Amino acid sequence: MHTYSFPKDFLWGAATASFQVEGHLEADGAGESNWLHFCRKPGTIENDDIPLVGSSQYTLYKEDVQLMKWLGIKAYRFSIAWSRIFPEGTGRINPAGLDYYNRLIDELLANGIEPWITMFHWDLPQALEEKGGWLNKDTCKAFGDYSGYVASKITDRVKRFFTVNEIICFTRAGYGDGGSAPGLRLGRKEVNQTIHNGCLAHGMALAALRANAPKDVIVGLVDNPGNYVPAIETPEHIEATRKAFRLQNGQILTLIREGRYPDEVIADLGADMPEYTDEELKLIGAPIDFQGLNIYTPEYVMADDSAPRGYRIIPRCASHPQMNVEWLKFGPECLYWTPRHCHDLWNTVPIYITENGCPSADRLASDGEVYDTDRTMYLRTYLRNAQRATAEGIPLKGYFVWSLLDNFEWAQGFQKRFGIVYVNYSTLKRTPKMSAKFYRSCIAANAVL
Ligand code: PNW
Repeated sequence: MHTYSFPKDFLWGAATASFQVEGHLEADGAGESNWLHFCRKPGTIENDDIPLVGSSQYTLYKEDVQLMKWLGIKAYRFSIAWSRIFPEGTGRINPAGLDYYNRLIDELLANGIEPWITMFHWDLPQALEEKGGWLNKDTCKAFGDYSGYVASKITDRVKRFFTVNEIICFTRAGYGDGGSAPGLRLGRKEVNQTIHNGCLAHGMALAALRANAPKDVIVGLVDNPGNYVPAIETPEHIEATRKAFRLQNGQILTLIREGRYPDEVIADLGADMPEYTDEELKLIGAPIDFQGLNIYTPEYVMADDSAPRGYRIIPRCASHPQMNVEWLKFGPECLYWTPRHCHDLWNTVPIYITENGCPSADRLASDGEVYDTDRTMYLRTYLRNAQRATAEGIPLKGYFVWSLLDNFEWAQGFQKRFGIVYVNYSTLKRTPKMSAKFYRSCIAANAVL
């Protein structure tokens, strides 16, 4: 028996996303996505990288499934590129696009790996972007239609669905901060509208999946809430931190789990509140079967009676260690606290960590291996916090590492490598890193080693 063992049925997995790993973005009749359009503007992406070939899972999926088998993962989380199925986002269907996903699904199942599918991981058909993208509620409706259509074609074999991935990243980052597609810098009210519409898209896809799938299909979403960690584990600080978690995530996760905007959020946003109806809130707040959480980095909180809401978010000090990218501060406790807050605040649904990982400055050593010591340390310490959650009875049922293999890290292009498997982008050769061997051993032992 190991010190840090997981429950017997704990689900070990790995995650990727269509735009980041597939390559061959316009093959077999696929339409252009807003991300491809964005990448084509010189100066937007580091090094002007474009994943037209990238890691090429589109052609190498069989090899990648063998890698998954070697790792011992039981589930593979990947996304479907909407514009492969509906090149213009709505209307005309491109059957060749669905054929690719059918090949991948069948290959996974033949190798004993469950497909866990994200319906939208940021690559919006460019035709819809040109009609306003996530500012336009017609996009939500189109997303529901696409999701329902795909469900009607694959739910004989696929039983696990996520509607959307990380609403804040495809809305605020794309329409407010400008660093993601479509690269706009709109005002606060409009940005809040895109966030609301992202939640509505989730609700509409949830309804469409339920309507088009047999009863054994389960549906959730993937969110990346702010991860609030009590600086000190006493009841007083824990309670303040739970409050921070609920309010700071009020426009997305709390809205979806409670079906309404918290009063404090309505007060804080004031005139910048988005437009919405009660009917929309019903769709948004409909029960989900499980909660996917992407967790990377913590925010620390202390109770403070003199603060308006009773908590204070503590700015991280300048020497706080970070992984190999600015935004990713090291803080393994968040892998325990975010599932714990979700469990404490809302009804108990199974929780899955749908992404966790870090980018390392990976290099092939002279012996042909990749010694990613920082990633191995990161995964070990974070996984111990996931194990703590399971040991305390929090319904954390599985963990997907981000990512199976090196891929296109959005605006940072190919410069940031998040894979546990190294990809040589010239030869497309895959080399499992030290962290992959570590992860494989943990899976075999069902414990953190
Ligand atoms: C997630 N942040 O994005 C995405 O789901 C993945 O596609 C991505 O490759 C992965 O995490 C690693 O970045 C995030 O700035 C990007 O806090 C940035 C942040 C969070 C998540």
